[in-house]
Amino acid sequence: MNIALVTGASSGFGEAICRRLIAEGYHVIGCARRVEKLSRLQQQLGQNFLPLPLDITQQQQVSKVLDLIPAKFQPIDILINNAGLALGLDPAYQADFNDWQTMVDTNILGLVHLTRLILPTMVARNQGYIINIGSIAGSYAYKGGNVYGASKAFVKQFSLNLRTDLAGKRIRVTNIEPGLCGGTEFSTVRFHGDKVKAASVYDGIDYLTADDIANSISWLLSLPNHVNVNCLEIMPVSQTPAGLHVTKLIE
Ligand code: NDP
Ligand code: 8X3
Repeated sequence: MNIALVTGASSGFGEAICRRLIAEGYHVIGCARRVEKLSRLQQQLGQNFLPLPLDITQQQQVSKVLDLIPAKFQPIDILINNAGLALGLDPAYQADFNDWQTMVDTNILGLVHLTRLILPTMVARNQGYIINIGSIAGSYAYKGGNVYGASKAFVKQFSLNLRTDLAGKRIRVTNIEPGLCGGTEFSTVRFHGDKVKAASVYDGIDYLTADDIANSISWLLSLPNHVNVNCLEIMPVSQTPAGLHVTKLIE
C-alpha cells in the first residue's frame, strides 16, 4: 500500500498528513479547492505529491477529475477523507441555514460521494484503507455544535457501517475523532474569517496540533494488516468530556 489520496490538503490536518506520508515514502494525491496552496505544497514535497484541485461538493467535477489521475498515482490504496468544516456557533434557532447546507454538502455528501467512487477499486483488489476524520463533536454535544456535530456523528456511523459492509474483505476503516486542535484554519473558517475571534478559542490552551493527527495516521498505517482500529478519539489533556448541564428555565 503506497498511494494515498488526502482531501483538504491545502491546510491544517490535511497538509500535515501529506507532509508526513511523503516523508514516509508514500505517493500522495492532495485535493482541495485552493490551487495555489496545493502548488506551493508540491514545490516543497516534490514529484511524489500530485496536487488535484477539487471541490468535493461538486459531484460531476469529482468524477471527471478522478479519471485524470495519472498511472503513477493509481490505484489508490489509502483514502483519507479529511476535508470538512464547521460554520458558525450560533444556537440552532439562530443559525444560518446556508451554513448548515454547506456543512452537510461537504462533511457528509462530499465524503460519501468520494468514498463511493473509490471504494469499488479497493474491493476489486481486496485491499485498502479508508481513514475518515470525524470529531469528538460527533459524540459529545456542545452549544452551537448543532449541524456540525450531527455531520460528524454521521461520519462516525458511516465508518462503522462501511466496516460492516466490508466484512470478509481486507479493507480497513478508521474514524479519527479529534478534540480541540489549534494551528489550523478551522476556527477562522467557523467564524467566517474573523481571525481575532478564532484566536481566542486557543488563547492560553494547550491544544492538539495537526502533527498529532498526522502522527496518529502514521501509527495506524504502521499496524499489521489484520488489525482494524474502528475509531480513535483523541483530546488534548486540557480537554475532557463535559458533564451534563443543568440550568434554570426562563419563565
Ligand atoms: P482547515 O480549515 O485548516 O482545513 C480544512 C481543509 O478542507 C482545507 O484544506 C480546505 O481546503 C478543505 N476543504 C473544505 N471544503 C472543501 C471542499 N468543498 N472541497 C475540497 N476541500 C475542501 O481545518 P482542519 O485541518 O482543522 O480540519 C480538517 C478536518 O478535521 C475537518 O474535517 C474538521 O472538521 C476536522 N476536525 C478539526 C478539528 C480541529 O479542532 N481543528 C477537530 C476535530 C475534527 P480549501 O479551502 O482549499 O478547499
Ligand atoms: C472540531 C473540534 O471541539 O471544536 O471538530 O468541535 S470541536
